[in-house]
Amino acid sequence: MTEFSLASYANKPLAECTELELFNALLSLTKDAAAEKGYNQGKKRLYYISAEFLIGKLLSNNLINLGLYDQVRAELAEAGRDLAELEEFENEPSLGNGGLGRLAACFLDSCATLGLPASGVGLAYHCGLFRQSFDKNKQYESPDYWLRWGQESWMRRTPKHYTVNFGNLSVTSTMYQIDVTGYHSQCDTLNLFDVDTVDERVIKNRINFDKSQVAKNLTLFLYPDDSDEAGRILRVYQEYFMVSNAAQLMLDECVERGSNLHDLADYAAVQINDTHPTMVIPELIRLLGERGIGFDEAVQIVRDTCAYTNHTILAEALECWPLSFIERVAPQLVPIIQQLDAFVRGQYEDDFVQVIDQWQNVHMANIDIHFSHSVNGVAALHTKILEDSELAPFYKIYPEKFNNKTNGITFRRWMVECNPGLNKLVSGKIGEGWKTDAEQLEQLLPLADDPAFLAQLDQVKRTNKQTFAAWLAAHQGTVVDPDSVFDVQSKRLHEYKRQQLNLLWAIRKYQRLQMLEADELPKHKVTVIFGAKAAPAYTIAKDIIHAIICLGKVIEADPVASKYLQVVMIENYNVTAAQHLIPAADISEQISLASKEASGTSNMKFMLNGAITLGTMDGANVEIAELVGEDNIYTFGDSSDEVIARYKRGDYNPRSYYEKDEELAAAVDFLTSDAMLAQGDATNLNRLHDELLNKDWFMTFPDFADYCATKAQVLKDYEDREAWQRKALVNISKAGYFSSDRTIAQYEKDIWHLR
Ligand code: B1H
Repeated sequence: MTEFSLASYANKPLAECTELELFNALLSLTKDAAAEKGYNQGKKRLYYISAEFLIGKLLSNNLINLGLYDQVRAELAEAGRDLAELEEFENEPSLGNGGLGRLAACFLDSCATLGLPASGVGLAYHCGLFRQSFDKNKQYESPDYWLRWGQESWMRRTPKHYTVNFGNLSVTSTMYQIDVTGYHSQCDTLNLFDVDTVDERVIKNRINFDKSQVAKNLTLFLYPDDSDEAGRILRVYQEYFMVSNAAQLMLDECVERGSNLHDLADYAAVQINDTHPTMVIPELIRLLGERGIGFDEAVQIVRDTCAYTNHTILAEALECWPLSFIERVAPQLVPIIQQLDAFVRGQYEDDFVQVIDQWQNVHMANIDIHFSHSVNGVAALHTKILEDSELAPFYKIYPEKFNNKTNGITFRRWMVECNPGLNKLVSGKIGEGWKTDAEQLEQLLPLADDPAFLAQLDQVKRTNKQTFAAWLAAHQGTVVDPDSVFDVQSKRLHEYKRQQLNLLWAIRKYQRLQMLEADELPKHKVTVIFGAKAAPAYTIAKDIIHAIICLGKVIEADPVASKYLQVVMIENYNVTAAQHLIPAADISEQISLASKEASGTSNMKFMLNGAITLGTMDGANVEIAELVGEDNIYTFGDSSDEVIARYKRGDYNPRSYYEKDEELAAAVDFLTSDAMLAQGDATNLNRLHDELLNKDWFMTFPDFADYCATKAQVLKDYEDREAWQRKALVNISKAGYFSSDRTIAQYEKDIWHLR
C-alpha cells in the first residue's frame, strides 16, 4: 500500500497553493489511490444504462471511500488549509433531474462497494441541470457550466471511440470515465460518452434549433422533463447516441472477455433505467445481426440480457415517440422495431400491449416489457400498482417477469459524509460495521430508553441546524432561526408531489396567527423550508414557486407572524444543498398524492438523518411506516385505492371541498389577496388560484383538513423533546433496510447473477 501524501502532488508548499492547484492535486491523488485499489472484474458485468447519473460532488465522497479523508484533512490543516474550502470550490456535476438520477449514482456506489463488476453508461453533458436563480420572486434558469474551473479532470478521456450513424449524419464518439470508488473496496467506472463537435457557443442562439446542428448540440444539455416540443427530437438523438455507444462498448468488452455473442447473457447484464435507454434493445438486435446472428436468436439473447426498471406511473412520463422521429434519427432501427411489433401482434390482440400504435407511435415501455426478462417497480406499493392496474395486461402475460426492488440510498454519502456529527455519535456506540452492513443500526434501538443518549442526539441535530443556517446565510443571504422547527420539503417541483398542499397549510397557519391572542401563540417558531426546481416549461410548477416566495415575503413583513412562522425557498436546490439541508431537518414532508410517487428516496435520507416523516401512504413511505410503527411516523390522507377509485369515477370536483371548508377557501383565496398581489404577479397567482379551484388534478383539497390536523399533532409532539428524539432514534435504527447495498444485493440475486 502506497502512503499517499498530498504534498507530493503539489509543486509548491500546500500553504502557498491556490484553490485550483490544491484541488487538482487532490484529483491526481484520488485517481492514483483509486487505481491502486483496482477495479472490480469478472466474467459477467453489469451495464447500468441511464440518461442521468446525479453523482454530486466527488471530492469528499472519494476521500471517504478510499479511506483517505482524515489523513488528507489533517495534512491540509497542518498547512493552514481547510478541506471545507475545497469542497466549496468543487462544482457539482448535476447530471440528473432528481431521484431517478441520484438513484443511479447510489447504485454505482453500492455495486463498487459490494465488489460487483459494473459500468454506468450515460452521456457526458456539457451543462448539467439548469441553475436556478430567483428574481422578482420567480425562477430563472441559466446554463450550468460544471466543467469549468479545471474540474473536467474527474473525467478521464479514453482512447475509445465509436461511430454512431444517424439518418443524416455520422458522428464519432469519445468515451470518458469517472472512477466510482467503493467504500474500502475496489472501484467501478462510470462511462460517459461525448462527441468532440459539441459547441457551447450554440447556447446563445438555441432558440432556433435546427437539425443540421445535431453534432454541435448532441450532449450540450441534460434534458429537463417536460421540455418543449422543439427539443424532443434532440432527446431522441441523445438516446440513440447513448445506447449505440453502450451496445458497441458492451459487445466489444464481452468478446474481449471470451463471449462468442451467442452466450452474451453469460457475460453481460443490462439494466435499462426507465425508458430512456429502450433503443438499446433494437440496437443490440441490429448489431448481433451484423455479426451473423439471426433475428429470432438475437431477440432471445437480448431478452436474456436486458432488464427494465419502471420509475413512474405518470402517463406523461411514459415515453412514446413517433416512428417518424426514429426514422429520422436511426432509420436502421425502424425495420427492427417493425419486426418486434409484428412479433407481438402475432401473439397478442390487446391494443394496450402493442409496440407501434395505430397513430404510428412507438411505446418504449412496451418494447422493454416484451423484450427483457425482468420488469421491476421501485417500491412495494408501486410494483403492486403496476401489476394490478397500470401494467395489468402485461402482468397477465408475463407474471414471472414482474418483481419489486425497493429503492435505497448510499449511507456513505447520506450519513457518513453529510452528517459527521451523527456518524460520530452512532459509530461511538455501535462501531463502524453499519457502514457496510446497514442493518446493524438496529443495535441503536435499546438506546431509546437512554435519556442521556437522546439528549446527545438532540444536540447533534441542534448543531446541524446551526451549520445549515450558516450555510444558507452564506449561500443566499437568508437568515433562519436554528431554534425553530425545521419543516422541510425538498424535491423536484411537481403538482403530484404537492408542494401546493404545504403552501396552503402555511397560508392557513399565517391566517390563524393573525387571529390568535398573545397567550395562545405557539411555543416554537416553524421554519418551512422548500427546495425545488421546476422544469422550465412547467407553468403551474413555476407559479407554485412564485406563490411560495411571495408568501415568504408577506410573512416576513408581518411583525407578529414572522416571530412564529417563516417560509423559505432554497435557491438552486441540488445534491450539495441536500447534503447541507437533510441533516438539519426535523420534519420530512412526503406528501405526494397516494399512488403517484413511485418510491421517493429523500424520504429515506431524512429518516436516516433523524427527521420524522409527515406523509401520505405512498411510495416507500408505506414501507417506512411498517418499519418504524405508527408511533414514529405521521400519516394522513386518502389511500392509493381511494385515489385510484376517484380518478376512475372521474367525479372529483375541487369546488365542493372549497364550498364546505371555510378555512380551505380562505387559504386558497389568499393566493390572490392584496397582500400577495403586492409581492407578486397577478397572472401567476390568478392562474394558480384558478387551477386549484377548477382542476386540482392532484387532489390537494380532499387531503387538506387531515393534513392540517396531522401537522398540528406533529408540532404539538415536537414540544416533548425527549419523546421526539426517541422517535428520531427509532427512525435511524430502522433505516438500514433502505441502504442501496440491500437494493443492489437484491438486483444481483434476482436479476443480474453477476457472480
Ligand atoms: C422518477 C422519473 C423521471 N420517475 C422522466 N420518473 C424524466 C421521468 O427527464 N425525464 O424525462 C426524468 C425523471 N423520475 C423518480 O424515480 C420517481 O418519481 C421517484 O418516486 C423515485 O424515487 C425515483 C427513483 O426510482
